[in-house]
Amino acid sequence: KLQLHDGRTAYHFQPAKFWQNDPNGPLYHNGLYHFFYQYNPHGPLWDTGKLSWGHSVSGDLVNWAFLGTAIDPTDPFDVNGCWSGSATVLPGGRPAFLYTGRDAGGVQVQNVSFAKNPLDPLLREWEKPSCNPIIAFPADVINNNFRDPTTAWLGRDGLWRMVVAAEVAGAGSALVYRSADFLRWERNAAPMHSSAAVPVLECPDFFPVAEHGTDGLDTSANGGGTGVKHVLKLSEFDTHQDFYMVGRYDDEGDTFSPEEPDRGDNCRRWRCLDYGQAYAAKSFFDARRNRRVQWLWVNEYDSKADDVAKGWAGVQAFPRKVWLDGDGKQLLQWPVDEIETLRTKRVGLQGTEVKAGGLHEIVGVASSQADVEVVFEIPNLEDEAEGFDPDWLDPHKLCKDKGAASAHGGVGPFGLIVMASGDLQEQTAVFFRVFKHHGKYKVFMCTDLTRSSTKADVYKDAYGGFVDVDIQKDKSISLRTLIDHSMIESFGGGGRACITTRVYPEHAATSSSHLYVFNNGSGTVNVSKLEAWEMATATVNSADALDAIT
Ligand code: DQQ
Repeated sequence: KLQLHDGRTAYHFQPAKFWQNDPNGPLYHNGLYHFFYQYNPHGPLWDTGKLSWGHSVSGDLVNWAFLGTAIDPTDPFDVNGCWSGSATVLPGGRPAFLYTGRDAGGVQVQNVSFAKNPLDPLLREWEKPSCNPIIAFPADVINNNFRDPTTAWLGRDGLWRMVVAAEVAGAGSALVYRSADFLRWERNAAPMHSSAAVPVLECPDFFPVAEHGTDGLDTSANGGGTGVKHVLKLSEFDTHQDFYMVGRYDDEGDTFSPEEPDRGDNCRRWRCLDYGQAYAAKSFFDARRNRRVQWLWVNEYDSKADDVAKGWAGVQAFPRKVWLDGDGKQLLQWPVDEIETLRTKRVGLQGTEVKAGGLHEIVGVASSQADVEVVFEIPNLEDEAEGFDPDWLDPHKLCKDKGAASAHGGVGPFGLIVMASGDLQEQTAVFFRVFKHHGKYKVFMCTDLTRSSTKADVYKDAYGGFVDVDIQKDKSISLRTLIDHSMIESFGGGGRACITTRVYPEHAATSSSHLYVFNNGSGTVNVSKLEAWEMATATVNSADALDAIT
């Protein structure tokens, strides 16, 4: 049962067949969670002109039923593809989509679509008013880069706002549009943000966060300037990564003032939402549990031929609760707690020393389908941390050059080895290294895929970033890793750094995978606590799922 031969996941969201990419209009409505996503109903590859919005529903964000497509490329204003967008629940409870259509000439325009019957709990039917497109392609936007409207929010003046990503004079920009009726939209002269060094931005997300506590806020919440900050998240096309900035939003001029102006206007220097292969994040306010929940798409990194053979492509990261850290600058991300309903068999460690060069196998759970939480204590941080070379400031390079195998002394690499074959020929390492820099410590986290598979035509990189924690004070660092066949999703420092990646180990087709704690540093680390749960298989978009979830 636990052998999903072609890398299909057991508890992550994926369609039964065909291609999916960006999360589009997540929403909670009348007791059900709805998830919409870029979906090609004709095959397992991305197809510019054929994209629809796939639609699935769930009672718990874990088990999902597929309801077919919500909108398809059928009208002059979207006949070449229904591209990404968002959902907004209008006052009175009627959900609406704002989305990008590629019109008859392939030009990107913005459209609206309304739920036909808001009382239908399944929201099966969507209608597109004839006034579409609601926003034509602007004269000053270039290269057909004008797309991916956000969830709309209300300003104190009663007008709706949305952000659309656009390339204006070579600068990736977040344009603001306002509307009184959701149908006629007018552009604000000044963009909310513009990254001169970054031409193409996609999938913006803009939402309020509470300054204190972990509760989420409705997208229109503003707080009148107190108790609330805002987050601007942008997906950067070239690096295929999501970056965000916390800041102050003023709905008078629709301006956004970054909390960390020293990071500059180039959004690539903002905080990275996920250092791995996740992209196009989109969040929604979950009124049922008073939290903000975020989805992220994770692409395939095997070959197109493999995807055609499998008949499916694309996985979503497990839905994450997001909230503002006490430092007021970074987000914390954590799998929604409903995931714990899937935990079955549990094994644990407590107070286990892992000496230099140590490799400790965790046995007793089927580790290709697991949830692992571990806390590492570093007894001799001061003595053992190696000096930091400013050349290593590029985390990608640092991760590649100083992968899991290189042990040149110091604190780490230590962490987990997951999806390993019995002979360790195939293995994926998720690990930390700690460096000393001007009397302070830098914690680096990495997922090294370079040995993850012996298969040809698989892209195997190493991904990493810095974890913004005070390790001198804590003397420990936590790691949570969700392992799900081809999906490895890791949360460092309580969700301050996330790395989500795909793996394609060949051994998984014929034998079980192994899980280890390892330490390739020069000193001992202590596993003060480790818990690993085997995970049950969720019902995700299978044929009879609607009965199972309702
Ligand atoms: N994917 C969509 C676009 C978006 C891109 C098309 C991001 O709307 O910009 O499938 O992955």
